[in-house]
Amino acid sequence: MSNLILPPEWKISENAVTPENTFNNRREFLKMMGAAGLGIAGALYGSPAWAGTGWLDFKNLLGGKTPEKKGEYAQLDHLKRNPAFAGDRPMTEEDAALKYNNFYEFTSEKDRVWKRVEKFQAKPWQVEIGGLVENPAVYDIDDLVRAMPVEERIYRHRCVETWAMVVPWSGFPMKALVKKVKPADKAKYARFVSFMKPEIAPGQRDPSLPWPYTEGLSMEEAMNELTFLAVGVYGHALPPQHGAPLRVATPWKYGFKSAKSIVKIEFTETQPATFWNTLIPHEYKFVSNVDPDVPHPRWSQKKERMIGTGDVYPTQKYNGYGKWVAGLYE
Ligand SMILES: Nc1nc2c(c(=O)[nH]1)N[C@H]1C(S)=C(S)[C@@H](COP(=O)(O)O)O[C@H]1N2
Ligand SMILES: [Mo]
Repeated sequence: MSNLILPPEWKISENAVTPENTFNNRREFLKMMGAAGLGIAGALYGSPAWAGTGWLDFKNLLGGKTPEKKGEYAQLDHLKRNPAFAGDRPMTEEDAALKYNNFYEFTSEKDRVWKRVEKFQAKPWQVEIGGLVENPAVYDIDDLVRAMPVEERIYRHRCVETWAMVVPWSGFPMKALVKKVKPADKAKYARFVSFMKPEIAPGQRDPSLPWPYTEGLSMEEAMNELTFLAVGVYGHALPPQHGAPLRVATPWKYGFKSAKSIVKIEFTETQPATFWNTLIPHEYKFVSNVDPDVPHPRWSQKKERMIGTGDVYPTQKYNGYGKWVAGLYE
């Protein structure tokens, strides 16, 4: 950790840091954590100090080779950048964003996800839209993209673990899709379901986790201008590690709310169960808006660190997107 200057709160002793091999060592870990009541999810969602280890590795990777797959993704032509969403911070380098991911289906090691997604196929891909809607449909991803107003938006992204990035997503506002499928009046929530393929996603072979990954939003949140369904990043189609071929981007919420590699969007009357909320409800709430004044039970949320550069910024309420969303919560 010598060449990286860590703020004091990140200088947590090695003993306090969740060992990186817990994923393979779950039984041991459970025994260890039993008394603390953190369980498996406590291991999966490491502390910021643990994430910090990944940053260090990551810095080394930055000087290294780009992933072989880079450049093989379809370029998105005629992409218009929406000037209302400029990111307001230096953009994260593409390599940094590509090589530091949360995608527990593949591994809990953030700097290795990009190497573990080899067998993932984003094509062919269908997305089912169902539940309480007038026009349920199964879309081929290409047809869906063609039917939607695709544009580019630079969004900040804030993980609950305190790392952050600024990336140019390409996609469409979720409300454009919602209008097409016409939810019934009694639909109050949207539920997102990620892919399920244990053959290629080793994390899913752990039966103690509530696979597939699911997330949810209230209908008002789903219809908000900011709620974006991304199909691309940095001007090309999404690579697997970012949630190809379709993922959610809700930049005022912690990153775990943005489900990746979605196969289904379902409209429901009652609040849907979600992956992290099911695992540790007192740490990962359904709403989970970014808020520096509400600490995570195991760490402060006052600051965040950009992947790639390591720059530290104070965390803003709603991740700085209050102009669009504060009204939802008054
Ligand atoms: N299916 C699925 N979606 C997921 C996750 C996951 O593990 N599985 N991790 C979430 C978390 S915690 C974050 S911070 C973001 C990370 O997105 P990125 O890797 O593209 O930066 O994806 C979210 N969506
Ligand atoms: Mo996250």
